[in-house]
Amino acid sequence: MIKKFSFRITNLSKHDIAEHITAGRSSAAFDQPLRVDRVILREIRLALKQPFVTSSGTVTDRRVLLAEVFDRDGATAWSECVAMASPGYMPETVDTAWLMLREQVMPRVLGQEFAGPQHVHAHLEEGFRGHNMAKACMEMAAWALAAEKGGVSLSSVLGGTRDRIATGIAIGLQDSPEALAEKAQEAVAEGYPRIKIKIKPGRDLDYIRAVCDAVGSKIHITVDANSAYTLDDVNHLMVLDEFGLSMIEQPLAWDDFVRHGLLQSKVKTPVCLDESITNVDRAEDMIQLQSGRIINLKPGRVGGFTQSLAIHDVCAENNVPVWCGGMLETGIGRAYNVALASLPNFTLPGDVSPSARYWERDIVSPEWTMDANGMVTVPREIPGLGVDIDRDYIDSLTVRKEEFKN
Ligand code: OSB
Ligand code: MG
Repeated sequence: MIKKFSFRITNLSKHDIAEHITAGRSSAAFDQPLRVDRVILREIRLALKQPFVTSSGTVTDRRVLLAEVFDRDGATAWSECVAMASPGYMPETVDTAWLMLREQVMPRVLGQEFAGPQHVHAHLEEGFRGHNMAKACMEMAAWALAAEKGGVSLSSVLGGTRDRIATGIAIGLQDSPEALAEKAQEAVAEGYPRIKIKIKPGRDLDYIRAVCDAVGSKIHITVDANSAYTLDDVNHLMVLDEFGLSMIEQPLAWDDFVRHGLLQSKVKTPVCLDESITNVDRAEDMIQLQSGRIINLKPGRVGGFTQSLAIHDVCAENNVPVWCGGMLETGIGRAYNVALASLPNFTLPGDVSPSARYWERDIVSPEWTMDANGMVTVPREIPGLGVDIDRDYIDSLTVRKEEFKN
């Protein structure tokens, strides 16, 4: 017999989302008219202090796509596309995002009047599937423009309430449990309240145990598999319960829900979905199918802030905590993440580490820092992103540039 559906699905279509997020939220941005007349795209290369290794690949030099966006009224905003050089995490890359920005996003946005930034998302969805990171680059810039034009911070236009947010550190795969434990000890000494370690088959139990033995009593520990396991590994993953981890992030396939649900029914450790959550309907899928209990919310992965706010709200209604993920952003992308993480349901530390964790020198000033307790200050009193952009330094790092005009 077929079991009757008992799912509670609100079926938020893409056109309802602007309405959904504006109801019950007040923001100076919602009636800030926008019209983008000019955009400059650039690619810069920025060397990471240390290579970042995950089950889906290694990043040494971060290729970063930046956009400088000009409103007709004179306001400007910088934004960052979070796509990486290769499609190991999500299908988009720096090059596909550049192509989609040029061929699809620019023609839809340049010269177009928007009554507020919450309308950009639906407009970009018209006849244009996927490519969330390319879309988010422009959609998030629209929110920053609205903040600039309104003379308020990005945090306040999004409805942020926190003056400070907690940050964790994401530590890449290491060559030995001892090397990993040493990195974990350094992180605790620096003040991080949470450590996330990357895992994959063959680099899990001994590595997690080493970190728990070294710092487990002092700090929350989480693991991120970036889809390195399959359901064949259920018995193995059940062993992880003994470590009392705060969560296991994206253990199974990048677009999966049903198998994660089966896994979650077997393990006590909360499953956190990252890659699988590409919009608010997928967040509802996770909740209804019980595929996980926590969401790593990255605005770039879900097409920008309109979807992020909808996901934030749906999760809050369902008592699902969210936290802000990271994509090895520069200080520009980080400004967007810090603003988002200041919303009320971001109740767990995010991957929003300070600039010095990643770069010898960031492209913003002041650089992002944290205090001795791992707290990052949200620049709530400064209009726009809250940091200055170091244009000369960006010029010296630029390897590709293209201008688009209405
Ligand atoms: O899975 O969360 C992830 C970086 C790039 C792509 C995917 C992920 C990550 C991280 C890094 O874990 C987090 C950070 O930016 O500090
Ligand atoms: Mg992840």
